[in-house]
Amino acid sequence: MKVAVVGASGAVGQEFLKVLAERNFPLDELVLFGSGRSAGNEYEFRGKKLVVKELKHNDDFKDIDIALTSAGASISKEFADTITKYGAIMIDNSSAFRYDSDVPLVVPEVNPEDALVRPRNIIANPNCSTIQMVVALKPINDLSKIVRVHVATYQAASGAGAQGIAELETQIQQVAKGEEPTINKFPYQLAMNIIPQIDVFLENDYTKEEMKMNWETKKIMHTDAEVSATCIRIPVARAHSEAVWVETENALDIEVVKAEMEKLEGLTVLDNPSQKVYPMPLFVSGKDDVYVGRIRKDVSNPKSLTFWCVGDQIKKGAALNAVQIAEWLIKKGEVK
Ligand code: 11C
Repeated sequence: MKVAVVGASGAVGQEFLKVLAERNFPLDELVLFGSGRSAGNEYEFRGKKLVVKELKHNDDFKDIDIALTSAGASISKEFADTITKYGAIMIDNSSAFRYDSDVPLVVPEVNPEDALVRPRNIIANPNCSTIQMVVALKPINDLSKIVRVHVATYQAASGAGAQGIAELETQIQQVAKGEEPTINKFPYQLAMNIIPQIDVFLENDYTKEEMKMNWETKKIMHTDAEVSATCIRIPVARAHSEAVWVETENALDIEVVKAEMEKLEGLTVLDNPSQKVYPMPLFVSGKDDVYVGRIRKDVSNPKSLTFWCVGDQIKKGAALNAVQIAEWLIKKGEVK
């Protein structure tokens, strides 16, 4: 089994290496690709030094079985044919193909079977904020069809990549010293602030990040339920949090919902208000699961419930989800 990581020097690329090692992924050879700028960078994997190759339109992907790509949408679009030409399955972390009808959009806990139908041999990895929400919504939708979802997100700096985390750290130090903070990746200072804008504004006055949560939830969950999101950037390093309100066709018993959530592998219920037990980004950073707590009836609507969920943005929100898709394909015999 030969696996490629494209965008190896980025935050998600580096996480691919960690996740593949942690999970003892059954690969014989790992090949790293990157831009001209990162070509030549060296990283260790399973005790061996690997050198990043420059991504080019050549035959480098001839023997690759699975390519995990995270180099941005324009690179994914430009190189998809080169990557898949000889049969490699491209699991793409960018937004390049998510809404194409011939590209499945997959979260293994929710719709793994969709990965089996991939006419272009491309599988799209959803946006991080969508991934963690749909994992938590799955057991609810299994109990009673979800009619609509409202969500407010509290998203970490890591969503803007390694440079986003670095900018937040620098700003925290600058603010502490009374210096003017440097602003590059975010529209405003993030340290000591929150920013109610992630990505660009669209014609309906939602941001693209907010509409991704709507479009992607429908595709992954095969539902027509509308999702209305407000996405906020907060000064946290790498785990996204979300407050979610869910209206279902039938009123649900909260204890039954909790029990169903506990059964889903990949979802951990941390919910004991009297003991101040609930998930927080500080403790979920670096963890695999999506964590859920504050599960309760919505006092404004008998057919609605509300909860809080937290997930590591770089892990389950990106690298881990893609690796889990690859593992599922191997389990199903889709990769020779
Ligand atoms: C953020 N969710 O937190 C974004 C990052 O479509 O994969 C991931 C963007 C994407 O800024």
